[in-house]
Amino acid sequence: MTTTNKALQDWVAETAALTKPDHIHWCDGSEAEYRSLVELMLGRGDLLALNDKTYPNCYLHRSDPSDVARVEHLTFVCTPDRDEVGPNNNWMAPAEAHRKMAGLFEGCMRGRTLYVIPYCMGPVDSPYARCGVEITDSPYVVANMKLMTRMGKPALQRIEREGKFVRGLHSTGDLNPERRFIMHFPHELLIQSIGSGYGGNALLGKKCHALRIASWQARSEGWLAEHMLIVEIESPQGERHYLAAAFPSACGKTNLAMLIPPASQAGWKVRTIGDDIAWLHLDAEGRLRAINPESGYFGVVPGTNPKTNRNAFDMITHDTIFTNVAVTADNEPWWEDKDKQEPVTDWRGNPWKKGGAAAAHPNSRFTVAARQNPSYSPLADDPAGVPISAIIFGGRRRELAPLVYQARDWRHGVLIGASVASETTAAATGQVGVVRRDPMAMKPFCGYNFADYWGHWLGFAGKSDRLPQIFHVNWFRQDRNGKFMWPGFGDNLRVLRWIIDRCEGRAGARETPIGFLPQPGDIDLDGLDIDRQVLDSLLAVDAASWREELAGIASYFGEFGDRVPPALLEEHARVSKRLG
Ligand code: SAT
Ligand code: MN
Repeated sequence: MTTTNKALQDWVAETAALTKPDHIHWCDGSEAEYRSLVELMLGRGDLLALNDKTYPNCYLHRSDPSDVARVEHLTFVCTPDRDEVGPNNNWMAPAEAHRKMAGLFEGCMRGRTLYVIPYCMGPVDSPYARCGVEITDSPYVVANMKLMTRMGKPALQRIEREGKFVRGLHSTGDLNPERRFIMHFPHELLIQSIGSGYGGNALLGKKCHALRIASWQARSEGWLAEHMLIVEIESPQGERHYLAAAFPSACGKTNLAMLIPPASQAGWKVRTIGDDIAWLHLDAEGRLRAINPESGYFGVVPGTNPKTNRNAFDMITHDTIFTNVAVTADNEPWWEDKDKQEPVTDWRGNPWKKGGAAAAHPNSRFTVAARQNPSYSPLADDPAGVPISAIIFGGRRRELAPLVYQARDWRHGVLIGASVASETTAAATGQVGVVRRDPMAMKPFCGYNFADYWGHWLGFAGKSDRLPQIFHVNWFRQDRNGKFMWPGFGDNLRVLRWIIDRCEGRAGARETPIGFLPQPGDIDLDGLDIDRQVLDSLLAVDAASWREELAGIASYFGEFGDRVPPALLEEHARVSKRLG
């Protein structure tokens, strides 16, 4: 296979001349191709077959122990003007970045095969979808892209029709962290990544294209590329709502997108449209419509069990690639909080010792096609996407942020989104558990200056009067003993129902300086065993603590200087004033 697109043909030839692979393979996206890649990796030991009775077509990949998460400090956005990328990104001048990367890519595919992966982010026939081509020397990346994106022939045909595509060049290089870089050149619609084979560093359709480059394109074209799940909620009466929710990595987006209603919420149905990324466009009626650009999930494994996420637990029992989990004596994958079994081998392949470090890496992952999800919504394939009723922001906050609150209007909602803070997780290398600002859960993913991004968000208020309502939730409040105060998981439906009822104008609330909060009686607590006192503190607004929070937000905004939109600062002043 090759292509009629001259630009693509030339780019592949140039790349091959630079990287010097032994072979070039154009991916067609077929099942046969996937099987042969799996065979190749099994033969090399890059994949290990798991128990084929209990986990048919499931494989384990162990990555280099230095290569188990995104590397934000090695991720750059390269534009002529440093201010374009803002203090929220690492910056490098394009010429310098090109020089550095050309040196690293020189001859890096000797002895390897260069794979050309044409892919489409979003349904191939959707006007909202965008195409890309990833060149990689990693069969693991090809196999993951097959599960995660619409890749192969139909994508290539669209590229040949449209002529436009994002270029992504990836090589695992020598996996030396000293020679690991993930570079974005938004003006050139180009991504270059070397030295890592892991997730968001290497599957370039995901965070690199669908968020960093897409957020850049979205600003100039008038839409939004966001780190959001998309979930469909259907009431017992058949009323359907679609919610988009932004949380930082490893804060439960996949679980919320696959939520299973508790027994007391009989008749409610929850279906998944997407678990990580949403592309949002205004339609002709002024409604914000969302598509999920991906067609698979790259989810956190530890903690997945029939109680926390039965759908995911069942979904990953076949045709799944596991990365960095442990293995039992029966050759089944194992992870913390899976079940009462004990593993024999940890994620590095070493004998497991009881009482030692975690057996599965805390950021171990499953890769699986979305269609395997028991709660999969066919609307995930609808080229028109789904109309969004509410946008939900959230983070992992032990203290302060109440269970749920609603913004007064769009502008206030943008302030709430821009103020999101969350404790860091194992999804990125670095310290875990420290609170950092993570506006719209996009800190690692916004491809341009946050100040301009907030301005872009604010601008939607002038374009439509049918925008979604905006909310903030926090499932992660802890009491003095470190115990979670809210049960979370399926019971989060109770909060989503209040959110939907607010959108429909049929639920009560009290107005506070930070927005509208439910009174305890406004949330359906039927069948839930929760102390009234606990509930009261989950729904309390402590003015003194919030005054401190607002001071922290002001100093964060200060890092962006006079680029911060005045409307955001006015909104901040308004909330501060209400807090006294
Ligand atoms: O590594 S990924 O970026 O794909 C997953 C995540 O951190 O959200
Ligand atoms: Mn994510």
